[in-house]
Amino acid sequence: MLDLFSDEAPWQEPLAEGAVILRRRAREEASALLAAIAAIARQNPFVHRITPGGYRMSVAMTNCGDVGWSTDSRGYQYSERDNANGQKWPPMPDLFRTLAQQSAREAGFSDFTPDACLINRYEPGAKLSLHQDKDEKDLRQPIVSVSLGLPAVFQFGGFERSEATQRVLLEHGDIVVWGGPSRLRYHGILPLKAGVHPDAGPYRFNLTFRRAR
Ligand code: MD6
Ligand code: FE
Repeated sequence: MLDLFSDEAPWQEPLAEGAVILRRRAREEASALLAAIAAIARQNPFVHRITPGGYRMSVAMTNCGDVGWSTDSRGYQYSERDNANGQKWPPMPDLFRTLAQQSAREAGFSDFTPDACLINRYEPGAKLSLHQDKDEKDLRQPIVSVSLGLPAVFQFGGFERSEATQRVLLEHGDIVVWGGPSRLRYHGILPLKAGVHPDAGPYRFNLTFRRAR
């Protein structure tokens, strides 16, 4: 669709060493990404998982790819099947893989081959507390994160939970790539503000691509 107000080319904003925002980078693909998310969720629905500590997560999650990330009373892990229904995760669409690999390359990571894509869905009030992504085997591989739908405030911190954080707004089509010296930085999402996005309705979606195994 021709959109007279989004003809701006993507641009890059550095966050820290090894971390960059590719603003609006996924705008052209966004409708196709949202359609693919809906198809994946018909196979493996979004679930509010329970953390090892017994809390229900406000973010609902599903996955695609060879392995998917989830949590239960035993802890956090990657697995080939969805423990909500025993089904394998749907394959990662080529569109997803290509976008993740190209974005990683643009950010300076030339040989990123994701095998897992975690799909997060935020409703108003949903948040993700400060955390590190450290369940992946090879921490030299970056993570590529695609934001779709409603905007959210992303917190990007240091290597201790208590360190000060930068706050940046992530909007529809923004991609964050980080790895290298920033790979283990704490980060999170502040409670989502209610709204309606023309393509995603009352939600924010986030895709995070990783090399898990
Ligand atoms: C989100 N993102 O944007 C949550 N993790 O909804 C993450 O937790 C995340 O954006 C690792 C790398 C990039 C991310
Ligand atoms: Fe994370």
